[in-house]
Amino acid sequence: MRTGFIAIVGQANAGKSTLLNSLVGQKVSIVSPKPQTTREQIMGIWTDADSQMVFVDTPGFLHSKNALGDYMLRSIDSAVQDVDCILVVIDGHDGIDDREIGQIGKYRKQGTPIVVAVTKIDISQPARLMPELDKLNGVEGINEIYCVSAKKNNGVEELKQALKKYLTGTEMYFEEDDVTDKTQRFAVSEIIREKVLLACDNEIPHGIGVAVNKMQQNGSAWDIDATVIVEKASHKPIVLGKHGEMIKSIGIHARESIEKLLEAKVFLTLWVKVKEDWRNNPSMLNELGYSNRRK
Ligand SMILES: Nc1nc2c(ncn2[C@@H]2O[C@H](COP(=O)(O)OP(=O)(O)OP(=O)(O)O)[C@@H](O)[C@H]2O)c(=O)[nH]1
Ligand SMILES: [Mg+2]
Repeated sequence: MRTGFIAIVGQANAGKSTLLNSLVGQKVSIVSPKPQTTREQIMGIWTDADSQMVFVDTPGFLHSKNALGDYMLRSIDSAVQDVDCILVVIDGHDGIDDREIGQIGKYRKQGTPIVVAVTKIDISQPARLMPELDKLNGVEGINEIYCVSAKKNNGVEELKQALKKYLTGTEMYFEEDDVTDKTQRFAVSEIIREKVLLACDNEIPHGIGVAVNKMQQNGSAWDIDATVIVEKASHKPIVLGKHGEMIKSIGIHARESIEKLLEAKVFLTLWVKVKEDWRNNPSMLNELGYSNRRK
């Protein structure tokens, strides 16, 4: 048995979480076109007859502007420690910039094998992609480069097989059928946040938090009560929408996804509350799980 940890890092919006989900064959990490969708480490576990690979999704590289940003940066820094391999995800459609090359240089110094996944090749122009790949080929310290489309599941299996050779452990870290280290409660709060990100314009997403107040099984159904937290009073009417239509639609989409997750009927009640500047409030961060304690 070969086992080990692989950290997935890269720019915000590069496609890290989509790739994680594709690698493990299940949606364990939320995805949206808004940068900084992922806020913490999320493990996706793949086990087969001869290996167990624990992929660690991370927030995209960012310049922190508040305590939540500091937490996100710490999540990236700690994810790349003591792993068998660092998988750097680059958006092939967007191109490669100096920040990515700089990060690879930093990781090279710590001596961990580095594999690059150039993703979104389904929407990348070959004529644009080739010079970018040439640029990467010249970067010192990269063990291998793979071109994939996580969305279309192209090249992902080859990448996964290639990553096996970097695993250094021999004991399983998780049960055979585990796919993530996170709880169902965490997944529920993330699904709701994903639906808010998908529904709202650019101004709102970074300041959204979700607290699951109650999650109770009631016969064969679940009763879930959650609060969407916004950081400014002016954001509340935007999330609520005209006559509450926006939050209603968010609720419908979230409920459908949660029902798939729990494989049961779900009654979901959503509230919207203002907590001014919560991203700088230690007790709010703790309450929403942005401390090192949440699973
Ligand atoms: N066409 C295409 N789109 C992709 C692919 N992978 C990701 N995307 C899209 O790119 C956007 C960002 O994807 P994410 O997986 O959330 O990116 P991320 O790197 O995890 O982003 P952060 O968590 O914000 O750092 C979403 O709209 C995805 O649907 C791909 O292979 N092809
Ligand atoms: Mg992500």
